[in-house]
Amino acid sequence: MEVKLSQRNEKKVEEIVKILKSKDTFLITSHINIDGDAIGSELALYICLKKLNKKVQIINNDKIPSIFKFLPFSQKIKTYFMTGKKVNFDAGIILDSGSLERVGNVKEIIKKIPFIINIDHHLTNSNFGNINWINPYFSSSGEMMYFLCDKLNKIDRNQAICLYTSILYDTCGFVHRVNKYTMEIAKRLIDKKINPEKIAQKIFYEKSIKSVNLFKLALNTLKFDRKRKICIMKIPLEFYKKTKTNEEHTEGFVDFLISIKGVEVGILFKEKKNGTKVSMRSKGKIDVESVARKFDGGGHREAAGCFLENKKIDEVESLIMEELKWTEY
Ligand SMILES: [Mn+2]
Repeated sequence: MEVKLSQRNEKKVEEIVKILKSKDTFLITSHINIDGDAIGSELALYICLKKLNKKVQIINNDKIPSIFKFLPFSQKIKTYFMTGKKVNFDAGIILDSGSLERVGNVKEIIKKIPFIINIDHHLTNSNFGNINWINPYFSSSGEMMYFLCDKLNKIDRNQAICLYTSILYDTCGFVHRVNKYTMEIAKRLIDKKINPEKIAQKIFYEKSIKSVNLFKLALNTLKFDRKRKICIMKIPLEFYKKTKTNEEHTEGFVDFLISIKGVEVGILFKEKKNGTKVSMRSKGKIDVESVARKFDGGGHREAAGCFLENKKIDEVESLIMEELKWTEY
């Protein structure tokens, strides 16, 4: 099957390739609460640029979650606290991040970089770069990165592992935003002799006992709004303390909520010291991105989130449920 970019996308990729070839030192970064799509995309591009003998660093706001440590070159990923702001780059490439604010403390480094390339598949991207390649029709940033890496040099097995992980993760195991093109790209990556079953197991089948203990507590908070087909789950701070866990251990919880028959929207409330985080999932009828946007968040129609600063978990629950009242079903 032929997979061809539209003329507009093709032009963007060419523009980006030109810049990447013309400059020497690069920063690659992505959003806070880094996820599988972001990490896979960063690493695939990192490998590409290394092959072109460029100086490249990946610096993120957060540490890499341990489930992604199997990815090739993942040990090269640094955090802002490891590097500080005393680093200089010719260009910064920001992946999978809807706004400049979303890069967190790495913004301190970005501020001094003269040229920014912004590549993302979030509809709400604010076009903050000198070049912006934004396209919400792609399943993941990894899918976009496939085309860019393919243009720069031949995709190798290590890159295929990273890109396959990106796509698998962001589609929740080929569930959301998948079409025949996504599948064709996945096929091409598998053709590089990667092991798709092993990658899926690494991402979805390595939950820790700690995480399961946290889930047990969280299950007791489940509430259903049958009329509006909403299911909510709450994780107050004390749950983390009781189970010696942190936010990383909530991976997959919100996806569980919409796996329930009859539920259209799943909402997970996670309390933090300085506010409450909201993760939302939808089966597609309801646009949760529009709800997240009301609270300065973002994402996609089927998966979105926001953070309400200095607000307790119960207050945030009421605010979100109130907002959903006005959402058309
Ligand atoms: Mn993504």
